[in-house]
Amino acid sequence: MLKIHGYAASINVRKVLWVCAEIGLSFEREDWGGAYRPTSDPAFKALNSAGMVPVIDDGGVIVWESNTIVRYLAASRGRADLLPVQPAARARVEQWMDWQASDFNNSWRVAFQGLVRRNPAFQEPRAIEASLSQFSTMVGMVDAQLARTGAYIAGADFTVADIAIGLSLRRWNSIPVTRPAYPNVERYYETLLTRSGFQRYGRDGGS
Ligand SMILES: N[C@@H](CCC(=O)N[C@@H](CS)C(=O)NCC(=O)O)C(=O)O
Repeated sequence: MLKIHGYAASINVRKVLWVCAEIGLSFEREDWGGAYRPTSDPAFKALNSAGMVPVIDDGGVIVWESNTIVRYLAASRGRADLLPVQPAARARVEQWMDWQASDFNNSWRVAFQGLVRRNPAFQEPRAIEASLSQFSTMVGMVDAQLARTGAYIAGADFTVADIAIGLSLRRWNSIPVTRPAYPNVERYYETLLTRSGFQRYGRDGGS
């Protein structure tokens, strides 16, 4: 059986839980990271030398990096609807996932840690302001893309890119400030909420 290593409230673990729900995959999960067993433990480092959750063990195939895991699970289960096989269509999905991991995620980190987690290390008002402004600009970019597709982030159909983008938008909605209205993002978020995987692991799965 597929094994997922990582605590369930982690945004990156929740990507994996959500894709399992989309595919209908059973799994076992072990708590690592967060308030659970430390990822510095040698047993965990043997699975992922980067010491981060999630990690999966799929019958001996060990994979880490949440977006890579999500793509691996879709591809290995033949789910071309979630991850297209045709290179151009696949690249459109992957570009939004790579952007989410490298740029979008980095924009909200300070604002989220400061205003939601109330982490004392992230209380510098100008840094929070800058993070909010960057985050908003990027949500605006998502909004413009959604206006173009009229549906999902990479086009007319739901794909694994929507898992990554949807969970980041959950972060956007969780920040307790008056946010600019992004109508396409709001419409999209409501659509994602009709999916049982997002109901279970997105909005209601912790932050
Ligand atoms: N780029 C990695 C980031 C993973 C990451 O930041 N994981 C956090 C939890 S969300 C983590 O493992 N933190 C260390 C810990 O919880 O001990 C991915 O997407 O999988």
